[in-house]
Order: sequence, then structure tokens, then C-alpha cells
Amino acid sequence: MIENTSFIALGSNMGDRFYNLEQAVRHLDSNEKIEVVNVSSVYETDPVGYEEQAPFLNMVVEVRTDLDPFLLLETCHKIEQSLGRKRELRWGPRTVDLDILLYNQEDIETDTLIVPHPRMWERAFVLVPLSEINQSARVPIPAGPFETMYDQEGVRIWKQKNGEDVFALFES
Ligand code: X6L
Ligand code: MG
Ligand code: MG
Repeated sequence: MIENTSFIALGSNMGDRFYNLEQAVRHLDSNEKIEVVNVSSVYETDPVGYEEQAPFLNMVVEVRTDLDPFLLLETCHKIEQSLGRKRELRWGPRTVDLDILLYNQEDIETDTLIVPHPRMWERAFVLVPLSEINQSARVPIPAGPFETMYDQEGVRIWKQKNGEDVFALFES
């Protein structure tokens, strides 16, 4: 059995934001080729890019998967659609957004998928939760720990992860 490790960023700023994140994590884990093995805390974050919109909830999950990166991306898009994501303004409000950040140590550059996610290194709403569950990850150039690479401003803990159980986060 081939086992790959991927980190996926989740965000929501429409409707019941926490419910949307929970459903997305449950959809991922219920896929027989995906196991969610770790989750970050949930952070409330100021909107970036287009600022005249509601604050987001953001988190990052670690998965083991037998899906290749393209099938994993397709699965993420299907989850977004099943949770009501519509065609929308670029950078505008969304019910849920799933972005593949890392897939093993692979460098992938195609029209539909770029891994590592090309803009993750400058987004505190990604790096703060990612560094919580992936302390060994390093930015490529210049080498250094995540903590030195982002400004934590605009990113506030909203719900603290409690213990090792992935779904404990959603149960209280
Ligand atoms: C200049 C120009 C500087 C554009 C930054 C940054 C654009 C991020 C888009 C940018 C720029 C994005 C989320 C968000 C979005 C999210 C928070 C995006 C795509 N998604 N803000 N803005 N959380 N806090 O998940 O990431 S839109
Ligand atoms: Mg995104
Ligand atoms: Mg996206």
C-alpha cells in the first residue's frame, strides 16, 4: 500500500463557518483513500486579497492518502461543491475552500495544480496553522523556520485543538 502525506488548508467565511470546516474534514476522512491524521487549531483571520468581506476561519489538516495529487485535488473540488461553493468572485467570500499545500516532498507545476502552493509562504492564515502541526517544514529559500517567515498579525486562535483525536476538535 502506497502512503502519501499531504497538508491541506481549509477556509470559510460564509454561513456557519465552523460547521463548513467540520463537514469538509469529515468528507475528506470518509473517503476510503484518505485518512485525516492531524488537525490544527481553528484560527479567525482577517481577509487578505479582497479585504471588504467577513473574517475567515482557517485551519490546516494532515492526511495520508493513496490518491495521487491530481485525484486529491479533484476530491477537494468535489467537497467544495457538495458544501455549496458557487462560482464566485475571485478572492471573494466562500462557504469552503480546500487548497493542497504540500504533497510528500514533491514539486509539481502544471496548469491545474502547483505544489507546494505558490503563495503559501506569504500567508499567515496558512503558515500559523501549518507550523502548528508540521514543525519540521521549512521554506525553501532562504532556509529557516516558519516562525521567522510570517507576521502573525490578523490571525487569532478561535478554537484550540484539544488532544490527539482529530474529531475531538469538533465535539465540544
Ligand atoms: C496583494 C495581492 C497581496 C493579492 C495579497 C492574498 C490575494 C491572498 C488572494 C493578495 C492575495 C489571496 C482567504 C483569504 C482569500 C483565506 C483569509 C487568497 C485568496 N482566501 N483571507 N483571502 N483566509 N484570511 O482563506 O488567499 S482569497
Ligand atoms: Mg485558498
Ligand atoms: Mg482554493
